[in-house]
Order: sequence, then C-alpha cells, then structure tokens
Amino acid sequence: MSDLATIDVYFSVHGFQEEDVRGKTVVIIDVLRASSSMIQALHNGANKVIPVGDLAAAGRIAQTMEAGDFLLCGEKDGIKIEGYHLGNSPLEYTEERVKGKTLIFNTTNGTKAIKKAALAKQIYIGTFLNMSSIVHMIQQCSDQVVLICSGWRGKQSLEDTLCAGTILDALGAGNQPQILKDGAKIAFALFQQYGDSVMDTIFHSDHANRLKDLVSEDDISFCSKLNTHHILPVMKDGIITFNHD
Ligand code: 3SL
Repeated sequence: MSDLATIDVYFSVHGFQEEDVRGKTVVIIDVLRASSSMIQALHNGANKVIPVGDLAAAGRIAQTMEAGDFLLCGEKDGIKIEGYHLGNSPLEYTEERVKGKTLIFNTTNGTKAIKKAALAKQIYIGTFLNMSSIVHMIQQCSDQVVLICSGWRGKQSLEDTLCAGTILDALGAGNQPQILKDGAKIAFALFQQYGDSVMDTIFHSDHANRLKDLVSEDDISFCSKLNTHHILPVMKDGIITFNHD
C-alpha cells in the first residue's frame, strides 16, 4: 500500500453511505454465508455471479437469459427462496451444479452490501476462505481500502468483524498496521481477543445460532476455514468473476 492510503472497516450494510466508498477499493465480507458461497461457486466453475438487491431484480435478469444457462440462488432469513434453484449453503455449490452457469444471487445482507458499494473503484469478495488472495491484493493496492462487513439487518456481526480483523493482522504480520482508521482498529482489537479461536468463536456467534436450526453445522465449519480457496472474485459492470491469486 502507499504510505498515504488508509484502511477502514464498516460493520454493516446500514453502517455506511453510498458516497463513503466512492473511488475506494472495497472488500465485501459475508462469512455466513453469501461471500463464502460465491467463492465456492466460482472456485467450482460457475461462469459468473450477478448479485441483486431483491426478488424483482433477480426475476428481471433471469427473463433475459436462456433457461439452463442460469441458476437463481439465495436465501431470505437463511432459507432458500421459493422457486429458486439453490439456497445459500456453500456446500450446495458443487461443480456438478454450477459449472458453466451464471448465478443470479439474492441474499438478505451480502448482496445488498455489494449493491450499495456500487460507487467503489473496485469491489472484491472476501472471507476466511480466500484471505491470502485478499491480503495480497491489498498489499499491491494504492487506494484507500474499506473492508465492508455485511452484518445482519443493519447490525454488526462477530464473524464478519473477526474476518476483517484477521485480514488486518495478516497485513501487519502480527502487528497493528500503521494506517488503520478507527473502524479498522476496532476490528483488529477483536482479532486480538478471538483470533486464536476463529472456528469456535464463529460457532458461538449470533448468526451461527440463528442458522443452527436451519442449516447443517458443516456450513459453519466450511465457512470458518482459512486459505482454502486461492481466488480473488472481483466485480466489473455488476458481474462478479475471478482472478487466480
Ligand atoms: O445475509 C446474507 O447475505 C446471508 O449470507 C445470510 S445466511 O447465512 O444465508 O442466513
């Protein structure tokens, strides 16, 4: 990063205004589970991901495509949306299901955070899964960087903030980087508290508790793994594809 660039962390979709990210490089974090599912889908050969903010937008895009070329994907309150092909479990996004397909993705918080960050110069998708690719990108970046935690319905969430803190720890090689704004200092402090027990902390988070009766525990373990996917999903013109790190 350049000496003048800074890193900040915003804690939920409601925690920033569209203008706050204008011209900046943004990483959208939704550990449970939208970012993790998108990363897994692209890793398994999905052609592209089109994030949308609501049902109507998803329907409009689907109407412009050939049946068989796309999958409608996503959840409302953790549950697969009626009539959709796939929900929001990363474990559903197997090569057999997604290879060569366009995924139209609609989720409660994650895709809304992506859409709200539209004025950013660059938008990347990050989680624990592709942490090293995100860290590498930030190290090369000369822009102001913002890590946007998707949170839950306008509130902060432990797993997203811990993910942001883990990125900051990796950037500082174990020390607090010099260039942090207050939000980033808070995320780094959270990492210092919980960084030694990421999976256990996520299992005891409010979001994991909410999902407990709806999804398999395997989803939570999958999303808590570090550096399993060496890809860097990036959004251009509303479409997410990826570069290999
Ligand atoms: O809010 C979202 O975008 C989802 O990732 C939430 S859930 O894990 O599917 O409940």
